[in-house]
Amino acid sequence: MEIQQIQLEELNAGLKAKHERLFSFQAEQVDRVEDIITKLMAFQVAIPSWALGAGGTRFGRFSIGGEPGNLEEKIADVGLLHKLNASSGAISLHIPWDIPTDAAKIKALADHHGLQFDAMNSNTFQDQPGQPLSYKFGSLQHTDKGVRQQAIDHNLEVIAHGKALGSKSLTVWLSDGSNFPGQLNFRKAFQNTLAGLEEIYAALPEDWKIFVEYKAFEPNFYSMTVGDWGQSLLYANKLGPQAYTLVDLGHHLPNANIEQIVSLLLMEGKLGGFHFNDSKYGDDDLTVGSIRPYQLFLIFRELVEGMNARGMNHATDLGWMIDASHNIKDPLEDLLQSVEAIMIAYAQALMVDDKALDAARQSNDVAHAQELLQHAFRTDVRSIVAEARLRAGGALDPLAAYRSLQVRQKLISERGAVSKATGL
Ligand code: RM4
Ligand code: MN
Ligand code: MN
Repeated sequence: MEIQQIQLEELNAGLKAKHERLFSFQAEQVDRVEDIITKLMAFQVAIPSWALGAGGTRFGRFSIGGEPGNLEEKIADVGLLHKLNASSGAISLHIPWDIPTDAAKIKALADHHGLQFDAMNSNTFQDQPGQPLSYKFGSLQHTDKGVRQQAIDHNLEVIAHGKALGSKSLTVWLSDGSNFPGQLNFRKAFQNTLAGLEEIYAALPEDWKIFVEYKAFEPNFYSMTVGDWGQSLLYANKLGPQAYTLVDLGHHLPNANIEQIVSLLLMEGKLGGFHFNDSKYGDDDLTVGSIRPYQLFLIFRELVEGMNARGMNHATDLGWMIDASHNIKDPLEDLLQSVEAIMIAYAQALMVDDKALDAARQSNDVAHAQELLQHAFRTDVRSIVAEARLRAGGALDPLAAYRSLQVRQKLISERGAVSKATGL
């Protein structure tokens, strides 16, 4: 199914009077509101192709119904999101879950929906049917050269798929590590991994970036070979200028100060991309902003400040992606909520009075510095985000529109109740 502009216009018309009242009130409390709206309209968050169906845990999986059964249907789903929120204009593909067999056709379909291809993701954490060698004991870190070569070759294939689609980056997340003390020589595991990444790096087109994603634990529980931002940065620095660290919000040990990590990576020019999600315990992959919205705001604050300090373009100079899993909610509803949370945090971060904050810091006025941040976080900017969406042709209330247009029911009648998407 596709949503028609006229349908959104009709729904927006019913909400317009209330929106205008709220917007004129909120816009008055915020300086530079037009500048914020322009930035919000330019900001696009890529949707992960692997998160459009029902997720699961090792205990079970509950079907959602109407899940996309192939890449074309996944693109159509992201098209629906983008139509509703005008902020999901990109998709990030995972190979081999989403091999574009006819790249030209896939590209044309994405164009039709106004979508671009963000980072390509390789998968050397699962064995695929017919795969000659197993990743049970790792991929790029493996003691067997043959396994390492297989993982390198896979990444080269992913780059080739990405080239055909117009993607400009490769994200490498490795599950490599060890489960028990003694299992691994840490130094050798690092060196093997680095040597593999060097071969992949050498195959990158000139205008591409490689993102080295880290994760503290899971599926390995004693050590991870790219376990934290320090290790990722070590690889990225050794690889060269096209290599960057990717921060996935759920990949830290509890209570890590992620905003400080972001600030320092930006300072070093080594922050490349972002996977948004939220979590209470580990890699929970929950809706962005659902558990720790203040943390999300503080991260955005550092992103905005750090990117401004380097003269970076907020919309295009980093890879903005969601990485989530939807075990009990409709994935499309959840993704609409996630994108909304991102836009709210971004808008609030743009509101912060930099000069006043600098002055408060300079004079060690701790309470005022804290107030300046909390003031932005506690300002209701939802109607400003909605105004940006409206001007870009989206729905004033994307989730309500999704429900009143009965999107899921229509997808179920088109695709059936038991379809299953590839992915997490
Ligand atoms: C990992 C990591 C990667 C994602 C896989 C599916 O935990 O977050 O980014 O590609 O999950
Ligand atoms: Mn991730
Ligand atoms: Mn993850």
